[in-house]
Amino acid sequence: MRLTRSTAAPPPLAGGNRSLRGSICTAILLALLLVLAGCGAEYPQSTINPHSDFAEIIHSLYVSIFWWTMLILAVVWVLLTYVVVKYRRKSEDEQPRQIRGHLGLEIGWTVGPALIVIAIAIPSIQAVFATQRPVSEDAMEVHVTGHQFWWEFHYPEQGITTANELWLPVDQPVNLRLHSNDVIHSFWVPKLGGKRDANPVPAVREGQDPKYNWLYFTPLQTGVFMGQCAEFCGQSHALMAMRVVVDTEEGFQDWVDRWFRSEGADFPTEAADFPSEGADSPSQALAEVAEYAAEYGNGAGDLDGSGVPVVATGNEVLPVQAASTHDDDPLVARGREVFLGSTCIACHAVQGTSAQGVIGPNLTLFGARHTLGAGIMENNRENLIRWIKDPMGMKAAVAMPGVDYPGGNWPATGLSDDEVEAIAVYLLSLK
Ligand code: HEC
Ligand SMILES: [Cu+2]
Repeated sequence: MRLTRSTAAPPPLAGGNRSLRGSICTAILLALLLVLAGCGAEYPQSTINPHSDFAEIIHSLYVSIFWWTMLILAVVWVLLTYVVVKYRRKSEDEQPRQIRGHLGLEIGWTVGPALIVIAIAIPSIQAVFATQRPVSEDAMEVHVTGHQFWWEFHYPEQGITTANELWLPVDQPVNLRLHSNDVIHSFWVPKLGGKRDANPVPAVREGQDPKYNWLYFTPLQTGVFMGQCAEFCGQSHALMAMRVVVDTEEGFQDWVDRWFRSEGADFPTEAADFPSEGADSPSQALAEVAEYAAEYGNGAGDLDGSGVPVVATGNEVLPVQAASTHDDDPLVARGREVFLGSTCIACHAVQGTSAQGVIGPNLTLFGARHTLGAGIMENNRENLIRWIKDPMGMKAAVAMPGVDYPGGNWPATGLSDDEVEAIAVYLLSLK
C-alpha cells in the first residue's frame, strides 16, 4: 500500500472530521477522569489500603513490584521506540538485513525474564515467611469457624462466642485459628491481611495436633473493616460477609464487660464451643439442644414458677439478675418471653438466658451488631422483622426456619406478626 498523502481536495465533510477528533479527545479526557476518580475513593475492601502489619507487608511487596515493572516498562518502551524509528522502512525497495538465529539474543531474552522472576520471588518468599512468623506470647487467640453461610468467633480466653462481627483491640497481636464446620471457606479481610482458608479439620488421634490454619496479625488502626468469604461454599457464598471492629483497648474491654453484663448471669461457655470441643456431630448437638429446649425452653425459662426467668448453668439453676438493658420496656420483656419460648433457642444462644443453642449465630449483644445475616444488610428493626419471618427470602439456603416454612431441620415457627416484632425489639435491645 502506498502511504503517500492524497493531494485531492478535502472531502466536503471536513467539519465532520474535526468534530470526530473532538469527540475522541472528549472520550479520552472522560476516560482519564474516570481513572482519576478511582484514586480518591475509599473502597471498603481494598488491599492497597493496609491497616495491619500483615496487610502492610503485602502492600509494600505490591508497591515495590509495581515500581520495578514500571521501570521495565519504561526500558521496553524506549527500546521499542528506538527500534521502530531507527529500523523503519526508508525507501520503497529497501530490504532489511536477513538474520536467522542469534545466540546472544536467545540467551538474553531467556536469562533476562528469569532474573526478573527471581527478583520477584525473593521478596515474595520473604513476605510469606514474614506473615507466618512465630506468634508472640501476648497474642490473643480467637477461634474462627466458617459455617454455611456465616462466621463464628470464639474467644477462649474471654469465654465469648459471637458471630459475623469480630471485635479486636487495636495494636494487640491476634492469632486466628481457622476452621470450618462444613465445606471449605476462606477468611478474607483485605485491609487486615491476606486470605486464608478455613478447612474442615478431621478428628485426630490422642496426642496428635489437628491441622488448623492460622492467621496472625496486629490491627494498627481502629475502625470497621469489611471482609468476605473468599472460597465458593454454596448457594449463599456471596452473602457470607463479615465485619472486623477494631476498637481501642478500653472499647474492647467494655465490649467484653457488656457481654457478661448483657443478661446478668454467668453462663457456661463450653456449650458454645461447637464443634471443635463440643458435640461430635451437628445431629448429636441438635438432639442435645432439642432435649435441653424440651426441658427448659418452654415457659420462658420460668423453671420455678416464680415469674422470674432462671438460667441453668451446668448443675445449678441461677436467677437472671439483670435482663437486657431496656427490660423496663414491656415489648422487650414480651419479646424475651416469646424468644425463650420458641424454637429459636434450639439454635441460638443469648448469654445469661436459657437460650444456648449452638447451631446458629450467638445472639448475645446482637443489638450492637452493625449488620444482619452475615454482613448482608443493616441491622435495624425493619430488616430484622423481615429476616425472622422469611430468612430464606433474604438469603438462599439459610438453615433457619421462617414463620411459614421449615428450615435447618426445624418446623415453621408459626409466630404472629406481633410476636415477631416483639422478638425483634428484644434482640435489638441486647447491646
Ligand atoms: C434450625 C436452627 C435455627 C432456628 C430454629 C432459628 N435460627 Fe436464626 N439462624 C440460624 C442460622 C443457621 C443462622 C445464620 C444464617 C446465615 O446468615 O447464613 C441464623 C441467623 C439468625 C439471625 C441473624 C444473626 C446475625 O448475626 O446476622 C437472627 C437475628 C436469627 N437467626 C434469629 C432467630 C429467631 C428470632 C429465631 C426464632 C424465631 C430463629 N433465629 C430460629 C439458625 C436458626
Ligand atoms: Cu463461605
